[in-house]
Amino acid sequence: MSAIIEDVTARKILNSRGNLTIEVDITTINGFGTASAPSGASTGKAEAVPFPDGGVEGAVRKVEELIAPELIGLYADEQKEIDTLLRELDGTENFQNIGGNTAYAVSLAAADAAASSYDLPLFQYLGGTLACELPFPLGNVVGGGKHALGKSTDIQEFLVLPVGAPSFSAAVEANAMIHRRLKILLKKIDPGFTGGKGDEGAWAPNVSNDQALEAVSTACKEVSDEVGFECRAGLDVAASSLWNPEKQCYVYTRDALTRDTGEQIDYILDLIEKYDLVYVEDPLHEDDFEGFKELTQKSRDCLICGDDLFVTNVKRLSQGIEKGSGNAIIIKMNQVGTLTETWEATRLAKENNYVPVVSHRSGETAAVHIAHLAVGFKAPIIKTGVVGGERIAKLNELIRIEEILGDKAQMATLKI
Ligand code: 2PG
Ligand code: MG
Repeated sequence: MSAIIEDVTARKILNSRGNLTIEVDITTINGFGTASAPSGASTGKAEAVPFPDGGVEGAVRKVEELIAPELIGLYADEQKEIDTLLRELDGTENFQNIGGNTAYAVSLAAADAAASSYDLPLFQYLGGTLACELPFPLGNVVGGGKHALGKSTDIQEFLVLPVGAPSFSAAVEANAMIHRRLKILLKKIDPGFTGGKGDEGAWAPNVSNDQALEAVSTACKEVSDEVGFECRAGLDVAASSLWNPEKQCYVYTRDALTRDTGEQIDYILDLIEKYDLVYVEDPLHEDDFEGFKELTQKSRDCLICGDDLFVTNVKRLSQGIEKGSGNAIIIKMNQVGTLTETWEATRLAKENNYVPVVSHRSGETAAVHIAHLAVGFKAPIIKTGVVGGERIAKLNELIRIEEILGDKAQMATLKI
């Protein structure tokens, strides 16, 4: 079998928001791989720059003219070599020249092609034969912020995590039940609710942050009783989107109030306590390592997760580990660009008892690679929505992986 790269091509395709993105195909002597890049709406400022000058067309040109000639003849399974080459061809820390999304598509298409060359599913190629654990699906059920318009919630995402699920299939069914139940509950609070959804398929009603959380918590309890295992609520506050640096406070437009850092920490602690939250992402803005530290120390039985804070970046995560800021990290490969660096951030997190949460972006394609990354990297949680074709594609792939694993499949261990 040979994983020698014979051809590399790139094209423009559409993502779930109808925006253009890049897709890359890599053909080896014995296989074929493809990958397309997602994109964020609430992006961290330390993320890789998504596209080079010239946008998606510029990215396609970079692949055709600069990257493809260098890749042809290399082995697709030499991941580190390929990723180092991408770094060298770019020459900047944030992939300004070739674009983080270009790096993403090439780096992941190489892994996909290597897996295909060895006739292995991607998760087994990445994680080996002992990669048998399914992640718990963290699903976005109600939301607003930068993922919706109008009078939706300030808090970006109200999430559910079926912590007691005996299998992945049972877990996704519970999340879908909670999503459906919420349609009814939200209609009671907001009679004008028409079933509108945000970018990730979460309901976007005209309700306050607390009303939304009340409804999600009720839906979790009702569905937990019905399915016979526990489902708990969580949040992605995406607090960088609320932070006003001049006034040094978080602005809650929908609730018509502001909170300084101390008040924000108290507010989040109250929510954790009152609603038994299992997970809070970006409760504070992206440079507030101190605030994250305080919240992590004061909260109990809850994951405090950094997304914009860490941006899948080893340097930023190391800073957090040193201080004790957070106890979980969002893993979004396009924040950093290459598969090698994504794995390095995941490994560092695990070594330091930070829970890695492999995540989608708000703008997605129907590609399923992150399902494989979650299993291959042995991440105990995957955050990838509840409904919508591009979200369901990942969930259904995990159902198939559970089936492939058969008797060996088991749910990951959740340390909260
Ligand atoms: C987030 C993500 C995904 P975006 O903030 O966690 O839910 O949103 O891709 O817009 O950054
Ligand atoms: Mg986030």
